[in-house]
Amino acid sequence: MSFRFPDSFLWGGAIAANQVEGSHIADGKGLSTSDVCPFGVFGQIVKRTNGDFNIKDIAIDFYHRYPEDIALMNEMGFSCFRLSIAWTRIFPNGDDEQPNEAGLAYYDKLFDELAQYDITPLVTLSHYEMPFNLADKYQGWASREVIGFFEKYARVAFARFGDRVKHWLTFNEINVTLHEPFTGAGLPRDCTEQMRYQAIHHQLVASAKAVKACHELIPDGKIGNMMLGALIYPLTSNPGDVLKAQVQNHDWLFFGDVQARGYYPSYMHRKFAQLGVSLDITDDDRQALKETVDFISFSYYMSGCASADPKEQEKAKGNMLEMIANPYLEESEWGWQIDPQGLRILLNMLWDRYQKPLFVVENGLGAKDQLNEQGVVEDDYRINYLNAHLYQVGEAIQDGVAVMGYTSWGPIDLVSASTAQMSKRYGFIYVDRDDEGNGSLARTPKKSFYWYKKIIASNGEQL
Ligand code: BGP
Repeated sequence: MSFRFPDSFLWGGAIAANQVEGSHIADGKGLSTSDVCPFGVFGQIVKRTNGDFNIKDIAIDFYHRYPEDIALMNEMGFSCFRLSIAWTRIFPNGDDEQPNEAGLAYYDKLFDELAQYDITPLVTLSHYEMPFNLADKYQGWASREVIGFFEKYARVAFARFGDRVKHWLTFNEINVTLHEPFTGAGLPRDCTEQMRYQAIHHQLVASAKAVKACHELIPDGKIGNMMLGALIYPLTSNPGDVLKAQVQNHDWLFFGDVQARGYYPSYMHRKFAQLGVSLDITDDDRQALKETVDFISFSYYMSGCASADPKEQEKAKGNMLEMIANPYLEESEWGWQIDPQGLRILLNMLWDRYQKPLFVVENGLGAKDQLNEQGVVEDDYRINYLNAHLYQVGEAIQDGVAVMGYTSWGPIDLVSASTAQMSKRYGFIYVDRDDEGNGSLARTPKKSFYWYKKIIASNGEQL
């Protein structure tokens, strides 16, 4: 495209601790909700026993191999790297008096490594995990006490790493608590709507308290929220479908509305009344929520449709986001519908709504990559997917949308969140490990590695 992205644009990739680090009980780390879900975020919760298998216990061994991996990110020209801190490395049980020094020391080394290359870290405080003890003993975010535990953890992280980490996110895909209550929020899977929305309220308050703590402890820092960008179109131009799509978009935009505006949007009052949900919101909560995020971040993989016709809507059942397939779009091997233009639409929609800078912190294509006879992955499908999406980011910037950066999901192959498999790969870098845990863990750049390097070097002009 005959357009260069702004010089300040941050280019990079995004990972999450539980999908890459491994070493799940090393150096005093406690068990997390992710550690007891060996079959993925939606899968069965399994009590840990000696010798049981969870692919995430080693994952891609980023815990030990991060210097090699970060060197590869640097080779691609990354100016930003999104990663998460495992809360359980810092507070193994969540309600501990003192933080775990060995966990803090690990992230010190990691951030020092990034600083060497001048790569800006973007750090998520909680990415689809929390201390299992908090789920077990307190029913996770259903308990108001967890707000204090999270705030303490956030303050420890800001105080320790704030000299090197200036960009933060609170909860990964916070709206996913609506669909999967355990992994991110520690709730029982069969929780009532009342419990779920009360827990979400506690998370929103905790997020705002972390924003305040960040502003206090890191005056030159910036902290954002993070939503799964579940863009919904009306299936037809029938006003009933248009309304249904609006309602479904509100289901997830509500999180951003609270985090960016500082209060509950009016449409939620009606929704709560319809659901028979009555929230315990204190004056202190209302005050806390007023501390709003500095920027909005989101993941974007797909879009979908909604219909007022129950027969059409029935077709969306069984699909986590209750999206009806769009007849105009192709889909990935996992049925995720590919919609690059949707990213431009979404960026414009969020910019119109919030007038705060936006950050695309996840986007990518999961595929069953194969090594060819020369041992290379020729992932042209991934290049096409990413090129088309980044092109639309460029279009949105030209529309006048303030976009801070783009971190593609899984720049190095990692364990998939939904399937807990290695074989759903996203990386520019291939990792030799299969679903059963066999493989040398060796890293090999794919064709897309060189493509991304070229795009970053040209600041988008080569898209
Ligand atoms: C997002 C999560 C990530 C990630 C990604 C891809 O929802 O924030 O953790 O894994 O989706 O999903 P999957 O791994 O299921 O393909």
